[in-house]
Amino acid sequence: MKDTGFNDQGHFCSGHNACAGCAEALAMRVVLNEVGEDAIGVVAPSCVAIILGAHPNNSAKIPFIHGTIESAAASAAGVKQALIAQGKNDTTVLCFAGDGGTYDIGLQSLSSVAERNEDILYVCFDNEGYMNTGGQKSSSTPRAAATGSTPLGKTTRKKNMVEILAAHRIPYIATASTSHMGDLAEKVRKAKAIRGTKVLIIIIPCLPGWGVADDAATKVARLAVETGVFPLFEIEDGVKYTMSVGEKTKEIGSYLELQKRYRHLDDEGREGLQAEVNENWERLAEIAGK
Ligand SMILES: Cc1ncc(C[n+]2csc(CCOP(=O)(O)OP(=O)(O)O)c2C)c(N)n1
Ligand code: SF4
Ligand SMILES: [Mg+2]
Repeated sequence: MKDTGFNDQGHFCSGHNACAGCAEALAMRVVLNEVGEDAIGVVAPSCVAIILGAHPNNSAKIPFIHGTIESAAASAAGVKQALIAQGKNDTTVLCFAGDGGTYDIGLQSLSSVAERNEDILYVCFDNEGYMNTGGQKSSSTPRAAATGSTPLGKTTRKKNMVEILAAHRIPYIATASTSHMGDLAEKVRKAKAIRGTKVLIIIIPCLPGWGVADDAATKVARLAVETGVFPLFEIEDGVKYTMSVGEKTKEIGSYLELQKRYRHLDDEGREGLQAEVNENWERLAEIAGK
């Protein structure tokens, strides 16, 4: 995997509203800079909407429409259709949403957009919970993680959103992390060049939501990749899987110990999570033909 950095054109401004040290602001910076000036966004209620801010203080250089969580993807598809009607076929339409907006509340609208293969780039900032409303669990929250609504740890596994999307046979799906910035930038460039529905899911360690130190978001994001908790890969046309990082090199303990949401776990709990990660990894590696 090439780590080529990204093309910073100043499309994400300073003075934004993210918590200091938030990886989401960095992810937004990479995505907005790679997408460029000829773009319009729709954003669902989420941390990303807070970080973008309200007019006239918005932190993006391109216009964003603040939609509802349920309909953000459909709104983005509507914007694209309006642009096509005006002959502006090349303008990129973005949809930004959190995991609650993607895995839960906006799933039906994203599914319809994917089924129609609408030409939008949908970016899910996956911080594994409803974070701007106080840190409740979403269906993206992993097993055992403590949240505001699962204080003893979630009892079910993280929903496999990537496979749900793959079943729609859309042209491009990828997972990404700010710890692998060149890879993220490359995936945005690739998605931008494809016509149809493209979805990027970016792992975002949330400082207050995960109980991560202010200076540790990128370290935790890197460990999510290196332990295989959040594998980086691409899926083309719903069937062609390519691993972006082909090996997992660390045990899960190094990842868990940097987060307060797992501090209640005993050895048995940690071993259970390691077994789940191993099983998911082997299954993915087999599909990807590694
Ligand atoms: C239908 C609906 N239900 C609830 C809300 C309140 N709400 C606003 S943002 C949000 C959390 C969304 O979580 P997520 O999409 O994961 O974004 P995050 O805040 O974690 O970035 C909720 C529940 C809403 N706006 N609309
Ligand atoms: S609550 Fe979490 S995801 Fe939201 S801005 Fe703060 S650190 Fe970032
Ligand atoms: Mg979230």
